[in-house]
Amino acid sequence: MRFAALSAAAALASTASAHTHMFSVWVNGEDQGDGRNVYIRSPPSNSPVKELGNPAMACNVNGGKVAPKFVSAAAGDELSFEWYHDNRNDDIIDLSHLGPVITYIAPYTEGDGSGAIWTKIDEDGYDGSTWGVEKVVANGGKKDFTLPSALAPGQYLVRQEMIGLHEADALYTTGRGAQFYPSCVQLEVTGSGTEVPSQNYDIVEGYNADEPGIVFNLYGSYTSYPIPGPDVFSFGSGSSPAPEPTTAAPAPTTAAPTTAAPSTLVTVTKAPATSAPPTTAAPTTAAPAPTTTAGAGVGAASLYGQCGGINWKGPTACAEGACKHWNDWYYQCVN
Ligand SMILES: [Cu+2]
Repeated sequence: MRFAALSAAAALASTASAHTHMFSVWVNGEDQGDGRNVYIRSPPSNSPVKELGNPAMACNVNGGKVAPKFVSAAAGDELSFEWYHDNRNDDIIDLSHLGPVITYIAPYTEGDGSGAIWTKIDEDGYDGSTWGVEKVVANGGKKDFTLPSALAPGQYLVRQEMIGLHEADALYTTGRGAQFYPSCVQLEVTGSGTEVPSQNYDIVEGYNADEPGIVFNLYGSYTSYPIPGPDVFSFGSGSSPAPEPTTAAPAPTTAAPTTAAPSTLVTVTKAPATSAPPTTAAPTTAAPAPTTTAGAGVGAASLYGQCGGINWKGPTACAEGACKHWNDWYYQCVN
């Protein structure tokens, strides 16, 4: 049980530029080097994303800016994503910014990460005494997690976020709101896994005012926290059709698993259509219950709502604004 330790006014006073962003990735304890704009689609600053429904909720404001390299790791490897505040190994993030740390994976895209492409692979919320953010700070800025051993080889985006809940007692539209710090890493996975992540979760659409954990009063008393998004995906559950490993594997010449850490960075190669994890196989098994498709294709989406994209079954008209084509997966009503 945690009781109110800070007044809302105190939290307000400590929010200015006390933010965070990602520096590098570690693979099995080996630092892969400064990843900013190298294999991380780095935002230009450590500022949060706050506007629900904005495509930047997926991979931050440079989410569609492809980085030149990939980090290479094998399915089953131990990864750490390392964060910092202003300089590496500093205070990481102000501890007024308590909240969860969540990690998702998606088949690689040159798009900005919007659309129903994400699968949750790790989460750390509140365990009754300590927040995920506090554990990352205590761990020198590193969030450790395991790359699922069943993961099929191929190119992916891995999205990790910290959420600062210090103003999350009200929505962004009131001038407060949760602070999201998403960062997307380009990852090339090797190994003999066969499973393509198939949760097909849309972060931009899913993180809305009705999603548990988006609005949360950090200054009340509580014993638990509802982490936003779906449950962590259970690989090996048989719910996902496995691709043929021979067609899903990336060209093996670019990734030599036996080489030393620095050379596991591979130069970006535009994946031919056949080497991308097949995203088209999943939707049939992940089809929503009929109740969620009631009214599909009718009506009009509200401002910032989705109005089209692959597998989209909702409205394709906009009640306000015009329907903009961000990428093949995500069209949005914007002004
Ligand atoms: Cu901040």
